[in-house]
Amino acid sequence: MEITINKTNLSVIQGDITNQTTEAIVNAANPGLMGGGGVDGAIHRTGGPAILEECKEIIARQGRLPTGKAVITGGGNLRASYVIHTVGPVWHGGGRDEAELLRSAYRESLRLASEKRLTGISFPSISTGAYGYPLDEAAQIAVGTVVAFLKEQETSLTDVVFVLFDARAYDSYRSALEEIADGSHAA
Ligand code: AR6
Repeated sequence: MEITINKTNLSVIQGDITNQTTEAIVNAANPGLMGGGGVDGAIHRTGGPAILEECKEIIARQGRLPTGKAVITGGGNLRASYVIHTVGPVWHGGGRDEAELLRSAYRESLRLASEKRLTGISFPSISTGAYGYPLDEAAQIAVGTVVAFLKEQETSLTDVVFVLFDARAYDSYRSALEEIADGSHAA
């Protein structure tokens, strides 16, 4: 499923984000930036130690990465040239600003990609694994935030891709994109 907003193609696919060829891929990291399980583990495994070295330098320079913020490193052995590391919220039931923090994780990643004049970015489903965010709600926030960002500003991005690991997540993001496409001028 794909729509176009301004000059950017926005698509939803099922796959492994470590295989993506967009200029950047996004990592659903934690504030320590030292790797972990899920997509974070997969990115560091495939990307090799260069990514962790850069993460260590970032932590030494600026301390732990707050939830909702993003930083960028090289892509090591990945096909992508860059990894944008962001921290989504841990789900606590919805009363701890989780929705706004999740929006911020997507916005800050896009802002960084745009600042660096990158051509493409792939997102995983941030916060819906170990961090427990309900999938359908997260999908609506993810797709809604990206669509709003691309409508609001001119960017260097020609491609934004949501890469969902399993069929359930894929269906959820595809439905969210379809809902938004129905209500907009998207092609
Ligand atoms: N490609 C795309 N998506 C993937 C991949 C992959 N290779 N592997 C897993 N996913 P999670 P979170 C999906 O837990 O909830 C880590 O330990 C997965 O199916 O990776 O933000 C970090 O270090 C799920 O839909 O991220 C943090 O401590 C989605 O990625 C914590 O987990 C996100 O699941 C972050 O938790």
